[in-house]
Order: sequence, then C-alpha cells, then structure tokens
Amino acid sequence: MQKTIFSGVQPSGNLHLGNYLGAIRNWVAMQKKYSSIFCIVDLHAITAPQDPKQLKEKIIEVAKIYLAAGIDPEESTIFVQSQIPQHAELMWILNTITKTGELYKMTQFKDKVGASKTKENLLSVDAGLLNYPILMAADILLYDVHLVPVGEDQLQHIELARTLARRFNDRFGETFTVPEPYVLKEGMRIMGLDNPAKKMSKSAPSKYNRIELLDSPDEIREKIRKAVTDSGSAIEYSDEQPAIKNLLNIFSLITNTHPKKIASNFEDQGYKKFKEDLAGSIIEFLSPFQKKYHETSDAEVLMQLKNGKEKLLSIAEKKIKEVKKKVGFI
Ligand code: AQP
Repeated sequence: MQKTIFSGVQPSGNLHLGNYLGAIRNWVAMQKKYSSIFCIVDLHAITAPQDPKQLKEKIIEVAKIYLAAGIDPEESTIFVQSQIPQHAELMWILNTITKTGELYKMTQFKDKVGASKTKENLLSVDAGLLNYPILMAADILLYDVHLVPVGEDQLQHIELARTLARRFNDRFGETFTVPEPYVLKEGMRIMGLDNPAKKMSKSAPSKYNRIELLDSPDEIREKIRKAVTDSGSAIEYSDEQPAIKNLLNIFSLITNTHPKKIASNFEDQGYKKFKEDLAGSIIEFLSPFQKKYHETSDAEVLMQLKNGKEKLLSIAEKKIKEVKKKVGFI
C-alpha cells in the first residue's frame, strides 16, 4: 500500500520562492510515489487578520499555483481545509489532550508574538495563534498520514502531532497513525532578501523580503538588485557571508548547480554581474510556471477543489466517527 503524505500552504499573502523551493516543488516530485493530499489551509490563515475579499482570492490563487507548479489532480488530491468541517472538530478534541506549555514553547509562536514576551503581551495574543499547532495535528491525523513534507521550521509542530497521536492512542486505544516528518535537505530554508537572519515570508512587511511567484521580470530584477549583501565584495559560499550564501542557495536550487561551483564562476566578477545573472535565472525558472498559471481558469480550479473535497469527506467522516465513539460521545 502506498504511504500517504499531507502538506499545505496558507492563503495568507503572496506565495514566494521559499514556499516553492521549500515545499511545493518537493510535493510535485513526491506525488508519483505517495498517495498525496495537498491542502489550502485557510483555517490556519485566519490566525492572522485577513481581509475577507482578499482571502477568497488568495484561496483560488494558491490552488492555481499548485496546479501550475505541477500538482497533478489525477495523482494528488487538492482541497480547501475549511470545506471539511472535521478538521476543526478533531482539533477541538485534540485541544483537550494538549498542554498549554506544549504550545507556548513553539518557536513559531514565539516568533509571531514578537520580542516582548511580557505577561500583558501574551494575554493580548489571539488564542488561534497559540492553538495553531493543534489544528495542524488534526489536519494530519484525520487522514492517517504517514509522512509530512515540511520545511525545517515546522519540525516542532510535527513533533506535537506525533505526541498527540500517541497520547490519544494510549488513552483511548489505537486510533491514529503516528506521522513522520519528511524534511528534504534542499530548499529547506530560503532566507529573506532584506534580512538573511529571518526566513523569506509572505507576511514580512517589506516586498523586498521575497521574490513572489507571480512577480514580473522587472520586479524580480529590482528585488535582486536591492537584496542585501555582506560586507566585502567576495562571492563565497560560507556562513560568514549569510546574505550571499542565501542568494547562492537560490541560484543553486533553480539551476541545479552546486553553490560552490556557482561561487567559483563569479569569483572575480563582483556583485553586480552575479545579481544580474541570478535575476535572469529566476526569471527563466519562473517563466513556464507563470505561463501555466495564467492559462489555468478559475473554473478549472474550482472543479478540482470540489473533486478533492468529495474524495476526502468520506475519509474524514469515518475517522471522526471513530474518534467520537472512542471518546464516549453518543
Ligand atoms: N523561507 C522558506 N524557505 C523554505 N520553505 C519555506 N516555507 C515557508 N517559508 C519558507 C514552507 O512553505 C510551506 C507553507 O508555508 P505556510 O504557508 O504554512 O506558512 P509559513 O511556513 O509560515 O510560510 P510564510 O511564507 O512565512 O507565511 P506567513 O508569513 O503567512 O506565516 C511550509 O512547508 C513551509 O515550511
């Protein structure tokens, strides 16, 4: 029997190269080998304030990006999280076996709360942001997922899903498959173009933080031109030069060339030429994807999402029925 994988992206802004190289591209490569479920995690997205009209557009946009990137609806299932109510239902039940300490220690929660973790600051944070990892556990456990392809930043969340699966199984009898993280070394963490100490992110305030997947060639050139560099002018692949290292990693992933080889090609050429060539390679890399994106209609996307929902609903219903019975609900 094929193993099941599950992953998702939040429709919380404009998707960027980090999402593509760290997540979606790997899913495309995995879909032949695994029974694959890819979700648009809109329930997660509202843990940060979203404009309802924009959220609606972004849900369709993310689904279109999945299809344009090569997620094949014949091989994989794509769906919208909020359209399967069992995600939220299971989350509530898992909520009752999760310790708040397990949630407060999450690095992503701490990052999102910000530097000032005073009691007052913590009390003003929406509960959804704290409980986010429980919903993620519900997403995974609902479908007895074996492997969860994620970026390194999500490992702590998978660990919680594993803990909750074991805890529920111990308390109520064997119910959930204990999932494993599937972290691919490549593309693990693309850093912000404006700050190599923080990951490239949809919600970073500056657009110069990221290359968005639908950026025009001019926007890509401008963003790479403005990308921060390190002191000095050498192009070396080293931890001492985190900004250039990040640019070399991007260059390497999109051209399938070792970053040290790229660094040696540009050794004496200076940042300007390096950045021009990098921008050109990104434009070339994104061009077929963008073409496909613009050719995909909303009607096609909506049809695939409907198919996905229909395929998964019966699995989710069956699992939640089992869970409720074990808990003692009538
Ligand atoms: N910078 C990154 N490098 C590599 N992988 C990344 N991912 C995100 N950023 C990078 C991976 O993309 C998948 C989907 O991410 P998400 O939508 O769940 O949200 P996120 O991880 O919080 O990504 P963002 O872009 O930073 O979104 P916001 O700003 O909305 O929170 C995940 O597999 C993630 O690892």
